[in-house]
Amino acid sequence: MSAVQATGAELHNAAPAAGTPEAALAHKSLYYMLLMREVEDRIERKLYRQGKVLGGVYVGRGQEAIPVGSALVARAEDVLFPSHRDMAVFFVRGVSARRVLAQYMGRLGGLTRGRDGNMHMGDMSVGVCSIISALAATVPVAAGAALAMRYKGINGVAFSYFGDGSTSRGDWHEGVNFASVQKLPVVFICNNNQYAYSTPLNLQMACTNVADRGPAYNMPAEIVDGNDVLAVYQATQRAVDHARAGNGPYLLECKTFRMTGHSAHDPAHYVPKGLFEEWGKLDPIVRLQKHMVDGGLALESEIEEVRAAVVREVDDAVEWGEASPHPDPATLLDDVYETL
Ligand SMILES: Cc1ncc(C[n+]2csc(CCOP(=O)(O)OP(=O)(O)O)c2C)c(N)n1
Ligand SMILES: [Mg+2]
Repeated sequence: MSAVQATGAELHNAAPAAGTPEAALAHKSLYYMLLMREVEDRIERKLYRQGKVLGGVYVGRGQEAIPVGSALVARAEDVLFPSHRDMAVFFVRGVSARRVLAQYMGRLGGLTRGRDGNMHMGDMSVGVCSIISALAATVPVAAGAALAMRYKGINGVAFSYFGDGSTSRGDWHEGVNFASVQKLPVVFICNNNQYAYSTPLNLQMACTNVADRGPAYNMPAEIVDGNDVLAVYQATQRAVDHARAGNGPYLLECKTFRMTGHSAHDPAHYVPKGLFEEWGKLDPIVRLQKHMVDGGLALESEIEEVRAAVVREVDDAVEWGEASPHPDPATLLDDVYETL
């Protein structure tokens, strides 16, 4: 019997639908959502409070289904532009937790080799473009990347991520308009978490849904349950198919909730407590786990094993990040200016 063949005992213990494509997608989604939650919890609730993190900390707790469900659809040739609450995009594209932890601690092992201390990072070797801090400034850049891919004959799609507040910025409208007029392959992915810092949705835009902005640009727009990773995956698949086929951009509005303050230094006293309770019941990780167990895609024991493995992976990543040296000040300007 080969080592990969299941024994009778393993078969007896396997979930009924284990081994199906649906089970494989659910397992992958669960792993990446758990990894993002654990890495961000470690950064926000431990390392930041210990003074080991450089810069501000912005997390996507409760929003993990959006970067995971969407990025899992991307192909190698696609280019992704995550926002500050989309850490899982990095993991799905193959960036390790070790390098992300080193990044947040300003170490040489981080993606910016210690030049920045948080999510202002990218890795073009895996098609992830760095965040521009000015909100929505990456939206026209994503449209430009899609145009560049067209010029080069690459059948890739640009994934442009942003929050609800960013859709009220001028850059957003310029980027979306350009993509639509040029019929560029861009999928616009909005995490509508109901707040832009302390400003609730109704005080920053006059329409009810971000998706209502789509028709103004003759662009299909869909409202998605942003706390259901499989719904996000399916909607992204529809959007990407549309864009890759040459039909132009597509807008996804993923409804969700920011389960923290805007950043680690914001206690969010302005958010009515009831909203945290209400949305807490819709936690995307808890929902996926229930779906997996109820649907026979996984056993409770398997889920526990994944959770434990993620904690071990993050323990190792923290240790690795802390062991990575700070950059030598003499190298400050290296890689900042092009050397001819
Ligand atoms: C042009 C600009 N104005 C203000 C800020 C400061 N800022 C950073 S994130 C943020 C809130 C963004 O809200 P939203 O787009 O809904 O994203 P969320 O943080 O809710 O994910 C603000 C005001 C900024 N980075 N850029
Ligand atoms: Mg928001």
